[in-house]
Amino acid sequence: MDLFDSTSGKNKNWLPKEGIVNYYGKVFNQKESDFFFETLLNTIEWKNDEAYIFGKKYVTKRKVAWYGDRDFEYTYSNATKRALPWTKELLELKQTIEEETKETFNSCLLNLYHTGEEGMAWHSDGETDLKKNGAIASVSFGADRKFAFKHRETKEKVELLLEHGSLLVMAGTTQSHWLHRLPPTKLVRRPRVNLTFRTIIG
Ligand SMILES: [Mn+2]
Repeated sequence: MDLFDSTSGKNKNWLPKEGIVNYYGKVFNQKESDFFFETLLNTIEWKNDEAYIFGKKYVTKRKVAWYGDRDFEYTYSNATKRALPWTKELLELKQTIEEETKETFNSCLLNLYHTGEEGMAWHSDGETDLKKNGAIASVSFGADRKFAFKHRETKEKVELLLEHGSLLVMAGTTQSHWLHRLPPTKLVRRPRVNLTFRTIIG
């Protein structure tokens, strides 16, 4: 394989325009992936997410947690969260992902989807506290799940499968032009843990 082939591997851009999405595939082997999956399930301070939509409080089945270099405040869906200090495993993961992507990150939002019936609706990660056009690195452990992008204007769709131990990077103007979602499915019964490493300005 050509190491600089831009039509396959991690150099391939999955978006046809106005953004960059690179899928690195499995960057952790089976044993490492199983270890991180189990350890994250057991050591992360998982909490049900809360959102306020038109003043009404919603509590999600999905669980979330937020970690960072310091106690950043982070606001989305009209709820403010404060980052917890990195755990040993999160720091290890952050270092590996920084080496793989040649990027740096100062925070991580984690999501726990207990079954395939839990997902995430169309949205973008364009919160104002995020570095503009900063790379977002998404690491997956547990059940393989489909992930989809939709162009805001043309509605073009791109779908890919996020595997156990894999890395996906969204960069450039992706968040301005594309929405993404984790479609719910009855076909998946096992949990998935997702980590998104980001750069917060604050
Ligand atoms: Mn997102």
